[in-house]
Amino acid sequence: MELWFTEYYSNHARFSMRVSKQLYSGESPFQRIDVLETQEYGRVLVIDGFIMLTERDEFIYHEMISHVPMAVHPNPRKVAVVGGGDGGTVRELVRYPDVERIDLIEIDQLVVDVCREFFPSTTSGLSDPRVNVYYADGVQFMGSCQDKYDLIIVDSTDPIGPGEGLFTREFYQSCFKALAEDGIMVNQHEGAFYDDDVRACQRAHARISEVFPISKVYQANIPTYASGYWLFGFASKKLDPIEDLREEEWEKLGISTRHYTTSLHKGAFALPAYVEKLLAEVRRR
Ligand code: AG3
Repeated sequence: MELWFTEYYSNHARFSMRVSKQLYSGESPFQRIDVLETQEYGRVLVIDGFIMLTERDEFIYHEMISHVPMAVHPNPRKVAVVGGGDGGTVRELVRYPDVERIDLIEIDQLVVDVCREFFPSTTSGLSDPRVNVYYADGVQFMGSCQDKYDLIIVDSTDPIGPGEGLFTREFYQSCFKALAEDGIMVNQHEGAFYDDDVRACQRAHARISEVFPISKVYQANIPTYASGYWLFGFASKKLDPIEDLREEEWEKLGISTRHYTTSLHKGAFALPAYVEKLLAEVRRR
């Protein structure tokens, strides 16, 4: 028997992988969660029909969402991760000995429970003593914080369902307020190819650019996200992602990575012309 999982990229394009076994399927008050075993990508976490991570390529996403801001901020001590219940982003952050506190704010406890069971490779960092897990709505949580974090990483789902609030102006304003004076906010910034992703990407960029004086976008090749090409937002109060990159200091930490390098860091902000154009269109409004 052949079993295949298919994600729809649009009404006219889709992506499939052969499934050797469905390991888990469940419904929380927030969303549907599936875990699949596949030959090509290893275990795969699917939420509401969209691939959130695969064992095979999650390193690219998690390294890019964490090491880029960590190599720019001169002294990141207090970090918040909003969403990211699979623990992949936290796993990268615990590799920095000078980080004092990592708060993970995940709305859905079932994501963490399921990932603890099926993805020990991403949840390993959650047991680090510096990590505090809060099962809370990120919008409300950030709304009550002031001058608290050096870095906020928004590792969300797409802006439909529980992730919607994490793409609002109100949330970005709360993050701005929650950050210290040299704070950075990084978010998963959707794709630049299929129409729904482009709309979400443009909306996020328009709103972030209204709130933060520095608002840049960077890219990575992520094979299992729509079009294989995904974006991240880098927003900050003062720090520029290229001019303030602390290349030597970061190298000295000796963190071994499979995707991130400081050369790649610089190249990641050099966007294709069509992407620059779709971002510029919304910045002018
Ligand atoms: N981050 C999910 C990124 C967006 C995925 N969207 C999509 N495939 N349409 C959360 C998982 C990684 N920690």
